[in-house]
Amino acid sequence: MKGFLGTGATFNADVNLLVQLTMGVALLVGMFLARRNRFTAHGICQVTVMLLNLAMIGLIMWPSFRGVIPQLPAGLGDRYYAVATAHAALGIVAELLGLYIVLVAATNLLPQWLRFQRWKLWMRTELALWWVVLLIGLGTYYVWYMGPQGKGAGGAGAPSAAYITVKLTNFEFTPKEASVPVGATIEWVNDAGRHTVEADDGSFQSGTLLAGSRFEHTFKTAGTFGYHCGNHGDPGGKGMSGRIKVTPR
Ligand SMILES: [Cu+2]
Repeated sequence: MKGFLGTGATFNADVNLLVQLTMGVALLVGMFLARRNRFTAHGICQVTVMLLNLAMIGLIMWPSFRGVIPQLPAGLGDRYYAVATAHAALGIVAELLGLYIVLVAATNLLPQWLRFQRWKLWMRTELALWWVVLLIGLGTYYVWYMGPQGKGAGGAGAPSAAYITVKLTNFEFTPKEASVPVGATIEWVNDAGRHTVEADDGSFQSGTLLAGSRFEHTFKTAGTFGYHCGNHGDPGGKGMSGRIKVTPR
């Protein structure tokens, strides 16, 4: 389902963005409550944010990050995967530390040796960390949905359609790079010459294409797939070659 912020993001991503910003502000409000010695209201506020965020992780963030995991660690050189991975890793730390603080502050469940004394230091650390994660989350939203590689961009690399046509001529693929969501089909149409379309990793192979013939392949997993013409190119982007970036939904 399409988002409502007009950025090209999904509905879920837009909901998550607004909820995350609201929660970030709520934590700051909670901090001021503590400063005014309103500790019960402070506790309710911060605990609510912590639990609501668990729900957002389970319902929205984890399902969309799952598609990134098969790309690791190789994909870390790519901004698209790197920013999401940094957000996920630090986010897990922030959420766990938050839950730990809640356990210590609001319950007697933990034994004495697991409890900390320096309240303010821990809570300030957590608040700062949370905001760092939130900012990296905003960066992830930007890269995924608004930046030059993002789904919302209108350039040749934007996966705006679930069906993209790549033309073969002498001796190149146009566009050379395309970005599509998982499940999209790429159609290669040979305008001139004798060519092939071969995945660098061997996952698809067209056989010889004469002028006027076509070949298609549906990408079912996320990742970056290099391909080349068997007659005029080689794996690794040499000669007549191209690249399809398949992004998680
Ligand atoms: Cu060729």
